Amino acid sequence: MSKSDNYKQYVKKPIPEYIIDTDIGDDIDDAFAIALAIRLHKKQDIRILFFITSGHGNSEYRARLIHILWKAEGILENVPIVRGMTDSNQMSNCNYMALGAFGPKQNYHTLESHLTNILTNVHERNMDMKDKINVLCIGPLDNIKKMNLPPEKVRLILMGGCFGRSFDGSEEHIPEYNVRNGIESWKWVLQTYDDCTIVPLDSAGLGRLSWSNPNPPAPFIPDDFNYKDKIKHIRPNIQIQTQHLPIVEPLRIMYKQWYLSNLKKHIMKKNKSMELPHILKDGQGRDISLACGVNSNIQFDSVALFYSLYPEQFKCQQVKVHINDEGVTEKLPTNAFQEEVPEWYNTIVAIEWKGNGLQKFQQWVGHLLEFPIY
Ligand SMILES: [Ca+2]
Repeated sequence: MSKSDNYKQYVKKPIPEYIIDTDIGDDIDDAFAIALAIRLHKKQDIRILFFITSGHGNSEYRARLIHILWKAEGILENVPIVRGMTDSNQMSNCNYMALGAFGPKQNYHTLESHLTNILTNVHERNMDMKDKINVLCIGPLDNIKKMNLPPEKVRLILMGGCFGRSFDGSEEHIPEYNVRNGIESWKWVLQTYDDCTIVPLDSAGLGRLSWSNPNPPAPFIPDDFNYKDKIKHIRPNIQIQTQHLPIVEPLRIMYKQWYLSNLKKHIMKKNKSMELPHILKDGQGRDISLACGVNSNIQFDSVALFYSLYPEQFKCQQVKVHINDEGVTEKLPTNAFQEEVPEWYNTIVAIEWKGNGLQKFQQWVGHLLEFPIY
């Protein structure tokens, strides 16, 4: 059996269908998750019905980033890319969103103009349980609330929340970004949808890839440490010959821009210290760059995509979840209450990895993006 067949056996039939709601342009894990989803779509392991952009900032740029990745794979069929409901002048924190300026110019749908199409598509689904549409939510949930998709037709996978462990398994109970930026939408979603799983930092925070191999996937980094010089050369059109898949090239450029914009922001803030910001460290305190790191950047959103296909690789708990005013998520066993208590919502949490699930995730990413990960 070839390596490729090995992965085929995991894939369930019929082909799972997806709506992907993403704040691509902020943290880089969205770009990885989208690239992985596009590869799965191309291999006909999943079928993407719509992309929707979420988060503040220029929703057209976000849409173009998806389009850039999409085009790189040379897929001709047209999967609608929809600009989500939030469109503002705020730029993202970690600004690879600006690379959208170089993406294809076209009239992208807006959620308002395309909502009827989406709803019609979803309402016409077969009621068979296996045919539920996967709604992969890897950003704030404003669009999801706005769309009000029929609960009996969809299965929601929400990346977000933290129940006691954050990045790299460290013990802290923090208000996670997606929840913190959409508390009311999160509450609404948890109340509205029964078939809903949270993939929190507790499991997703461990989902890094290993760079520590003799033949590293070279594209993903600034290759020296002359940071200030690097920053002068942030350009999206750098051409480097690689042996990699076409989609890896724009992913590389987005990665680089994200890395350097984090670095730039950090240097501007703390000029005296050259200590790296937390987001550029790999959990062992090292730089995530290939030159000295052994682990990749965060991969929260890729983990949520992986969960949607292989939930058996996670320990899942049926619990009641509460979200406080700061966006901190807490959970209790479902039998913790004698009576219904408001503001605690029944849901499933993929709280930790099972067995060698994490290694399977890492191999899966390497397999789909065709670079070796050990
Ligand atoms: Ca995200």
